[in-house]
Amino acid sequence: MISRIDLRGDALPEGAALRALLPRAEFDVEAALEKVRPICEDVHHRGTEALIEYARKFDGVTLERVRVPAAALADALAGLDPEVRAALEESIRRARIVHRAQRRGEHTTQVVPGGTVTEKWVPVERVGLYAPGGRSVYPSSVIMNAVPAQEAGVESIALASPPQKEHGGLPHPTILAACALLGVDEVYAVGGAQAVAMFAYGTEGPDGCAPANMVTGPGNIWVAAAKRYFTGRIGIDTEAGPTEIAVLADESADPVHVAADLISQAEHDPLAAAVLVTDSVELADAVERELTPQLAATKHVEDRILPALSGRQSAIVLVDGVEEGLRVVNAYGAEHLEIQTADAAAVAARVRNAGAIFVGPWSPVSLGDYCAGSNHVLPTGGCACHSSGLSVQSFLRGIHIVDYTRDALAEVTHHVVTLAEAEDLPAHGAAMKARFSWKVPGQ
Ligand code: HSO
Ligand code: ZN
Repeated sequence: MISRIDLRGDALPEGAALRALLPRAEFDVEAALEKVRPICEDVHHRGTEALIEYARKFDGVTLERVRVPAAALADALAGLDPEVRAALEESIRRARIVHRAQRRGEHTTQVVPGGTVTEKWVPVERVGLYAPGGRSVYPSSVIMNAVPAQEAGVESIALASPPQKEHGGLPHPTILAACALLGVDEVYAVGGAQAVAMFAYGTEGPDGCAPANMVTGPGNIWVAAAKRYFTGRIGIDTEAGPTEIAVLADESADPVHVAADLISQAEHDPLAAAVLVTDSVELADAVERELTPQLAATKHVEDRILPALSGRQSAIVLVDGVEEGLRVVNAYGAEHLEIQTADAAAVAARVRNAGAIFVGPWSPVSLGDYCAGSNHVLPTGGCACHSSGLSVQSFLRGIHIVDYTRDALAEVTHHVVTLAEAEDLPAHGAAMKARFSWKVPGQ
């Protein structure tokens, strides 16, 4: 059901050559871009009218307006199962603790006497959050997007989520209830690429949506393609591809836990990746044996878990030792990486590339998905080698404030003039000299 890649024996190759031996899902955002471009431009030109038309075409609902009325949010909260409400509130509480601690203060550095550079952190003014519908109705993802934006101090936060036929053209009620719990009251029943376009361009009229500076939130390939289309014009989080779990485990790991955790992320998507890296053939065999009874006891087997585990993106990778295992997981750069080895904290400290690391037997990815306090919007597809998961920092811009006195400027003028001349930019040097009694060349 899950293939094996045996990297034992020979010396492991480095970098890209090692990465090429490891499994990964195909996620061709570029191909989707062609289909998404006309939709985005249509929203640009026809605004709400286009959004209503796409709701009819893609979501099968006839909407009169796309803005969700306040009463619908209140109704969704009133109808929320009290246990789900308590769990969402606990998830929000823990996420706030972690994200509040990420806030950065202003910092002034005295470079020379009389010369300072202050770095101040300013929140993005307006953010559009996206929450998928269909197969992935995740109120937890609303929390993971809204909490860091709120803790960063973003003033204006709007959310879009696809209209659902079975809910009278409104987004899913648990998404609306999560918005109500978080105090996000500007919500649109708009899905897919058209939602990203609505936030990027803004729409006019009584039902209009003001343009946002940034769009974050998971979505399908169309949402990812729309984010790529607007890259450079608005801020985005990293493009979310299918979810991934890698587990680095040795013989001390419990195969029941490892199998359960691999299945847990495979449950998201037939393209989800589950990768076990181990130096223990006994553990590999035991995990494989364990998959069968666990699959018999769960849902989503035929449509998601089996295709995910048996797909080319998932594998058990056999290595000579934990040392080699570390090289493999660092080359892979998983969205989620569990360390289930002896001395797990020491092994985890040596991981360089992962979206989030889960240490030891009592920190499964499911905890991080909901209630660890950490964020579950994480880089996929190897992007963990250069990008971070969502945090307060994602919604802040650092601005340098340069403040020099006359004396401090005079003291460094000759260096600036020299560098300007070396770059054949004499007007740069002249802007320095103009402040003193130096003669500007050619005048
Ligand atoms: N594991 C997913 C997030 C999620 N899990 C939402 C459950 N609900 C990607 O990090
Ligand atoms: Zn998950």
